[in-house]
Amino acid sequence: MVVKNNVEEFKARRFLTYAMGKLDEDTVLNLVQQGLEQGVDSFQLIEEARAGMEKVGELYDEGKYFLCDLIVGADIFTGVINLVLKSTNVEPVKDAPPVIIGTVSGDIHDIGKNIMISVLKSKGCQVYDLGVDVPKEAFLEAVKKTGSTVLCLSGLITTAYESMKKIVDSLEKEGLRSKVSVVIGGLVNEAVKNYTGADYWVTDCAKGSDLCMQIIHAHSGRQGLACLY
Ligand code: B12
Repeated sequence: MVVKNNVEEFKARRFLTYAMGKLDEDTVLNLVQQGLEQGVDSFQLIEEARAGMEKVGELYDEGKYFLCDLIVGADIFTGVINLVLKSTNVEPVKDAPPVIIGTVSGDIHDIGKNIMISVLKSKGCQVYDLGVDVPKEAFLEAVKKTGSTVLCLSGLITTAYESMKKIVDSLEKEGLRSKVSVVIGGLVNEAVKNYTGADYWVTDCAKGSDLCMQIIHAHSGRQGLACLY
């Protein structure tokens, strides 16, 4: 557990965010490893690293980082998740339906989607990743096949909104709409949610993964069915 008044530990955690923002892979992974060995809460460590990833995004927007830096950042973040998964020995619950996720048709952005997947896995969720530029038929097929209660749609370009809407409309036509909650993420907002007919919109994988867990629990009516949370 985190000791709130431990000044050294506080500094180390702030340094983790800083190191992530600087894309300093060795330091990030060392700090996470040390934190885990000292019993720091693993989700706190993920949150610190995620805050650093936000900084990477800001620096990109300011023109100080380039595309390759975003990709390096996503790789380092995946390394953080892998360390946490290894140390906490989180195993997916086999009999629970997975969270389905994919970047919708016409869109190939997947850095944020992959981070979302890493965070979901770090919480013990099984994830069914459909990849990028995914046609609506593949989402429908996955919902039917897995019986999943959470459908996550990622989209960062405006044309993705039409694809999201078509997926929700198709769920309705096929009589599946009430069985699955649709969560959209990426470059989305309340207006996009309303246009597409999705249930929720999220622009942050920490909040998004928490939301997915809540939905799974609400659908299952059993605490902890799908995730070790
Ligand atoms: C990297 C990037 C690319 C890379 C993508 C590489 C890859 N493998 O993903 C490349 C170079 C390929 C690319 C291509 C294009 N891009 Co681009 N790209 C970006 C950029 C710079 C960063 C996106 C990113 O990865 N951010 C970092 C991640 C971590 O953030 P994130 O995706 O938002 O994810 C977070 C949350 O949103 C959330 N999340 C994400 N998905 C989901 C899903 C769910 C369910 C949940 C809960 C949460 C969640 O979790 C993440 C972590 O918290 C953005 C600009 C920007 N600032 O966003 C433009 C941007 C998205 N691209 C843009 C454009 C226009 C294009 C192109 C059309 C360019 C072109 N003319 O060819 C093509 C599109 C091709 C296509 N068909 O998709 C525009 C979109 C504008 C618009 N409104 O339509 C943007 C906004 C740039 C701009 N300002 O103009 N792009």
